[in-house]
Formats: sequence, structure tokens, C-alpha cells
Amino acid sequence: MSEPSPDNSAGSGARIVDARVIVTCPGRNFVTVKITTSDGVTGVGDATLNGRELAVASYLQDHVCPALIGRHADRIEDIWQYLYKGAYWRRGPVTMTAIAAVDTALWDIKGKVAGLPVYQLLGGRAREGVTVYGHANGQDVAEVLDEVAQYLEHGYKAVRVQVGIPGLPVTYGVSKDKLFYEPAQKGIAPSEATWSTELYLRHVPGLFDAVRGKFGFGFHLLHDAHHRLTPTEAARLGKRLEEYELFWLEDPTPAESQDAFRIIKQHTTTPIAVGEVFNSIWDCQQLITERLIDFIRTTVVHAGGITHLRRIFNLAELYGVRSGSHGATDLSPVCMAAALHLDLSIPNFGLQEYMRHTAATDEVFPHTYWFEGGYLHPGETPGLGVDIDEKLAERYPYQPAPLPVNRLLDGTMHSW
Ligand code: EZ4
Ligand code: CO
Repeated sequence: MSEPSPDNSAGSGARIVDARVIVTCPGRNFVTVKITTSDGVTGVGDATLNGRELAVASYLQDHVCPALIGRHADRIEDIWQYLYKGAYWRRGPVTMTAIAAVDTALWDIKGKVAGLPVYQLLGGRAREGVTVYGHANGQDVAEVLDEVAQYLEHGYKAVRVQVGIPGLPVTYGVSKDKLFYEPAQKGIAPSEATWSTELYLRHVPGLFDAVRGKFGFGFHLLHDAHHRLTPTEAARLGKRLEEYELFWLEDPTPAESQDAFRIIKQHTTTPIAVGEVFNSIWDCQQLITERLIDFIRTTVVHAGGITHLRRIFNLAELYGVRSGSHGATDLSPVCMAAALHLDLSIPNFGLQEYMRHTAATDEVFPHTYWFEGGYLHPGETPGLGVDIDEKLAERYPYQPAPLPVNRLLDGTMHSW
């Protein structure tokens, strides 16, 4: 077997001399790629796939990183195509997360080399700041109302609300820690949750009635149904919630069935947001081109990096679909930084999810982005404005933490 062939093409840019994978658990697991060039410039990319972290780490370590050595770091598009087309086995969350991490790190490097924040390389500022939404949740409606009040006091212009369902011991989106919702639980076997669509559909409209009744209509209100409904049930919920003027209803049904959204769209004007589990433009092609959704929620880390996500957002723009990128705690500060540069530069930005990280995570990933008055700002540092403190990261070894599984009350497996 011959050695992987180095990139012999002409080019002025520095070559990649090191690409390594750092797995760390400052409260929760994160996988990060760090690439170094022959000029000594480094770049970072997020490679975290919640509950399946080591699969991506191995894909990178065993298959991708060795093939990067010797390649021109400035050829972002070419390296993207090399990893995508070169694997033969295309798409899928593991592959696309690995490609995303490399792509993100190369944009970071390009920004540092140019002496510009990445959003400048993407065309510059198309707005003043990135509007984000926070997560108000609670066991009961009263608790959620207290949380909404907190977010509005902090200046948030958009709030997602999730409430516990009487009769179900745990509900998606409801946590004890108010600022950090983490569904993955440490241990080997996934925890088991139970679900009843009937109980949910009966209880949840009261939440929106209470929130709009108390706080009015002066802020964006969102809700995540987390892939649990049928198209008919989703249509009924969307219709029922129209009077509360949601900014979006997220993931009403499992979205691998894209044509199901025709049924939802025919019945309700509640805007629909989908895409956090998608990893390529092909996964959302029909949803976008048939205008079956209003917001596409794909992210930098899970949808092929800045290069591919920009392509998705460009397609969406043609059909009046706006961005609404996923930004839960399992997406590291590296992903958040990258998302902000893209959000700031695209014409069809909608909203960015923002769940704060713990202090330990923020320490491991020092970053320049900051929150003010409902907006996030990426900062003006060349590159992405985020790094990983490798010494500190070493202090937090990987801990297995799978996402829960979900069953109906009779024990039938259901989408979580
Ligand atoms: O369940 O990121 O909108 N946010 C979400 C998240 C996802 C987690 C899965 O890792 O749906 O809470
Ligand atoms: Co979601």
C-alpha cells in the first residue's frame, strides 16, 4: 500500500502539518478538531454528535486527519469535496459532522491568515447582531411563566416554551437547571422516557394562552414538538395555536418523511421549523423547494460546516425560507461562534437558538462572542474568535452519556 498522496498542486498557502481530535467532558462531552498549518496557524472545528461522540472521533482520527496532512489549508472547497466525494459513502450524521469540523477549522485559519473575522470573508455584516431565543421551561405553567419573565428581563426578544405534561414523569425540554438543558444522561444505557400524544395535545395549548395572556405579543414565542406527532396531529396543533401567533412550531413530525409536511401546511398558518437532525442539502431539498417549511434549522456542526450550511441557506433564500439554526448545549462554543459569523452575513437569517453553556465549558472554550439585549455578537477577532484550552480540556475525560429513548404508555417505541 502506498502512502496517501500529498497535495502536489501549486498554491501559495501553507500546508496542514497537524490535525488532531480532542475529546473533553467539562460537564458534557465535546469533540473538537484542531488543525495546524506549516505557518503555525491553528484553527478549531466542533465535531460533537450528542450520544455518538466517539464514532465521530474515530472517523476523524482513523480516516480523515491522516489524509489532511500535506494539503493546502487555504483550499476549503476542495478539501470539502475531497472528504465528501472521496469517502464514496456519502452523507450521514457521523460523516457530515466530521467534514463540518474540518471545514470550520479551515475557515478559522483563513480568517486568521487574512486578519479578518470570518463573517467578513462571507460577505460582511448583513445585520447589526444575531437575534437569539432562550428556553423557558418548567414542570407546570406557573414555573414557565416565571422563566419567561426572567428571559424578558434579560432582554431576550424570542423565547421558546416547554412544559411538563401531567401524567408523564419526564417531558422533553423540561429541566432542573434553568439555563442549561441537557437531555443526555451519564451512563451506558439510555434513560427511558414515556410519551402520550393525547395528554400532550390536551395540556399544551393552555401554556400559550397563559404566556400570551400574561406577557402579551411583544416578543417571539416558539415551541418544539420534538418529532413526536403524526401529520394530522401536527396540523391540529398548529391550527389550535394560530391565535397565539407562534414564531415557529419546531419538528412537529419526524422529518425524514418530507412529503408529510404537505398535510401540515395545508391545514395551518403556524410557521414550521425543521432541520436540526439533517446533515445535507438533500435532506431538506423537498421541504425548501415545495415551501413546506418556514425555517430551516440545520447547523454548522451537523450539516457539513460553514461551506455546506451556506449552500443550504442560499437554496432556502430562493424559496423565502429563513434560517433558524439549532444551538443547544451539545453544540460547542466553537459551533456557536461559527454559526454567528454565518448568521451575521446571510440575507435570509431568521433566528438563532442559544442555550448558555456551563462556566466549565466556557472556560475550556474561551470565546469572544457575547450576549447583549437579545442579540449575540461574534466579535472582531480574526478567524472565529474561539479556541480550546487543551490543558484544561485534559482535566475532563470523556464520560459516556446517551440520549434518552421514548416509549408510549403501552411500551411501544416512539420517536424521542
Ligand atoms: O434535543 O440538541 O431544539 N433543540 C433540541 C435539542 C435536542 C438536543 C439533542 O442532542 O431539540 O434539545
Ligand atoms: Co429541537
